Amino acid sequence: MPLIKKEDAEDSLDERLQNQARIEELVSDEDDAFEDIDENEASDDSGIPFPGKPSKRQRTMPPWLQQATINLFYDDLVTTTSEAQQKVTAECLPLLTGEDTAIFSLNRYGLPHLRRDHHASFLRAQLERLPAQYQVIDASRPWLFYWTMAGLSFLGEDVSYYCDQLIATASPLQNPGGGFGGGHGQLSHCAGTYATVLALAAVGGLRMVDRKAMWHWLGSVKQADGGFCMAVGAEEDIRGAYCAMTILTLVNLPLELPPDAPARKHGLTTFTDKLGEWVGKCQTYEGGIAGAPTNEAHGAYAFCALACLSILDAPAVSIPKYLDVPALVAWLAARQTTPEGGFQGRQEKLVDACYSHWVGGCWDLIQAALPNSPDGKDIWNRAALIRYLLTCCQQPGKKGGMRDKPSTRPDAYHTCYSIAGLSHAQNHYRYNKDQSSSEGRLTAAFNWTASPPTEAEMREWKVDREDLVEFVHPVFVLPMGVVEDARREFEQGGF
Ligand code: FPP
Ligand code: K
Ligand code: ZN
Repeated sequence: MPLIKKEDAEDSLDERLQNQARIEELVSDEDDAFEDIDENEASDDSGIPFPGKPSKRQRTMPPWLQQATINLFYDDLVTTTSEAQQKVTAECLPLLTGEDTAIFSLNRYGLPHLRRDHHASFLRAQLERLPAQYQVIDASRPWLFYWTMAGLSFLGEDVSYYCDQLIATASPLQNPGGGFGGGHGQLSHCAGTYATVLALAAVGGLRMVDRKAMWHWLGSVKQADGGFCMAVGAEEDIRGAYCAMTILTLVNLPLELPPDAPARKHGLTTFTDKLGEWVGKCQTYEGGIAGAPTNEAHGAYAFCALACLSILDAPAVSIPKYLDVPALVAWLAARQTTPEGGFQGRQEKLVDACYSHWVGGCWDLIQAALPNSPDGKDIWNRAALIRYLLTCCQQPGKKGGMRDKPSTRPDAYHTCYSIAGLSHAQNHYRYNKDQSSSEGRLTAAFNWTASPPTEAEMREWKVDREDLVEFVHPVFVLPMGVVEDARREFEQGGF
C-alpha cells in the first residue's frame, strides 16, 4: 500500500492518536468491564431485553478480548492500510465490548440475540422488486436465488414453499446446451449454474435440471490441465473446479467425460483427471490458496480448494495428498483478526463477515484432514467469531440483514454467509469413514454428520439455545437434510 503524503500523515496521526486514546479508554474502563458473568446470576433472567443504558452485563469482556485489546499494536508508519485498519477497529470496539449494544435485546451472556425474524424478512425482501442500483448484479440473479433460499433455510425456515416459483424463474436461464446463465439469454456459467442448482436443491426443485445436457456442458469447460473454466472460453479458476464438482456430484452425473469433451483430445477421460494436481498448483508461497496458479492467496479460494478436494475423496486422503497442510493451517489461522474476531480474506486486509463462511468453513474440512485431530480441541476461536457476527454485523432497526462490518450496509450475500459462518462456529461437523460406495459416484462428500454444541460449549462461546442456527453442510453449503435428499433422488445415476 502506498505511503501517504507527509502533511496528510500528520493530520491522520492526530486522528489516529485520538482514536487510540478512545480505544484505550474503552478497554481500560472500570475493572468490571472485564468481569465475567456469575453463572447463577446469568441464568436468572435469560433473554430479557435491556433497553436504555448499557448495564454491567452488557460490558463484560472475556479474557481473550481483553488480551487482544491490550495487545493492540501501533507503530509510527502511517499507510492507507494502517489507517483503514484503525478505523475498523475503532468502529467495532464499542460494539464488541458492549458499550454500544443498548439497541439490541441481549442473551444471558450479554451478547445480542440473533435477530432471526429480522434477517429472514430482510432475505424475503430481496425476492421482491429491487431498487435500480441492483442493475449491476443483473447477471448474478442466480446468486440471489441461492443467498435467499440458503439463508432462510439456515435460519430454520421451510423454503419448499418457493419451489414452483423458483422453477418458473430459473427455467428461462437454463440453456438447451446445458447449464444456467446469469439471466435469460446469457451464456451458461459455472457460478450461475452452481447457485441455481443449490437453490433448486434447497427448495426441492432439482427435477427441472436437464442432467444430460448439464453433463455435456460441464464436459465443455473441463481443461486439459485438469481444471475448469467458468464458462466456454472464460477464465480457468478454482471457483470453476469447486462449482463443477459440486454440480456433478449433487445430481450424480457420470464421471466419464462426454465423448465430445475437448479435454479428451489431450488424453483425459474423466472429470477428475489431473484435478487434484491442478488444485495443488493453486497453493502459494504464503501457504494459502489462490484463484489460479501464480495468483495471490485468498480465503474464498481456500474454501473452494478444500471443498473440491473433499468431493474427490475423504478429506484425510485428498487434502494432504495435494496440499501442504501445515502451511495452509498457519495461513488460515492468521486470517482471524484481533480484536474484531472475524476473518479477513487476505494478509493486511480488513475483517469482513462473509469470510465467516469462506475461512470459517475451512476449519471443518481441515480438522477432518488432520491425523489424530483432537476431539473438541479447536485451532480457531469460535467465541470471537460469534461475538463479531452478533455484535458488529447485525443491522439494527426494522430492516435487519447482516453486513460486512459496522460501516457497511447489509445485503443478501453477507446475510447468507454470516449465518453459515455462525453455524460453523456454533456446531460440530464430523467426517465419518466412507461406508457406502456407489457405482461411479463420488460418495465422500455425503459422509458428514453434524451435532450441536454441548451446554459447557454454549456457556464458553456465549451462545444462547434460541440463537442456534441450522446445520450447514461443510462441502455443499446447504442444509444437511437437503444434501441427503439430493443423494437419494439421484441414487440411480444414468439419464
Ligand atoms: C477480493 O475482493 C475477493 C476475491 C479475490 C475472491 C472473491 C471470491 C469469493 C467471495 C467466492 C468465490 C466462490 C465461489 C463458489 C464462486 P476484495 O479485494 O474486495 O476483498 P478483500 O479486501 O476482503 O480481499
Ligand atoms: K471484502
Ligand atoms: Zn464480504
